[in-house]
Amino acid sequence: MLPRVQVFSTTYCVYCVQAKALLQKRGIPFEAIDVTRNPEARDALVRKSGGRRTVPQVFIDGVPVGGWRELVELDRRGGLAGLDRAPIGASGREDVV
Ligand SMILES: N[C@@H](CCC(=O)N[C@@H](CS)C(=O)NCC(=O)O)C(=O)O
Repeated sequence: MLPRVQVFSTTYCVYCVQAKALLQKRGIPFEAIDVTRNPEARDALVRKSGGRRTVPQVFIDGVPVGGWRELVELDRRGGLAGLDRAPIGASGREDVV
């Protein structure tokens, strides 16, 4: 089964754009969750990420990866390999790109 990749982001965040672009470049489907002007969602994100307060925050099967910098480091270590093995949209979610 394909891992569930989630990217929590805001509309004004360049690092968020870069994180999504890297996942797209690697062909990895992901769910984009916009927390702009949503303080409750932002608070939930801080808890979920273990206290991290910046966006983006990336999760793979619920495990926090970190932000843009950590995603790049994971990619450099080959950690994104194999996350692209199902057709885009296979999860059936409309917000998966
Ligand atoms: N080192 C972080 C930097 C992320 C960062 O600085 N994000 C900015 C937005 S681009 C942020 O969250 N600023 C605080 C805020 O928007 O509340 C990463 O690699 O993801």
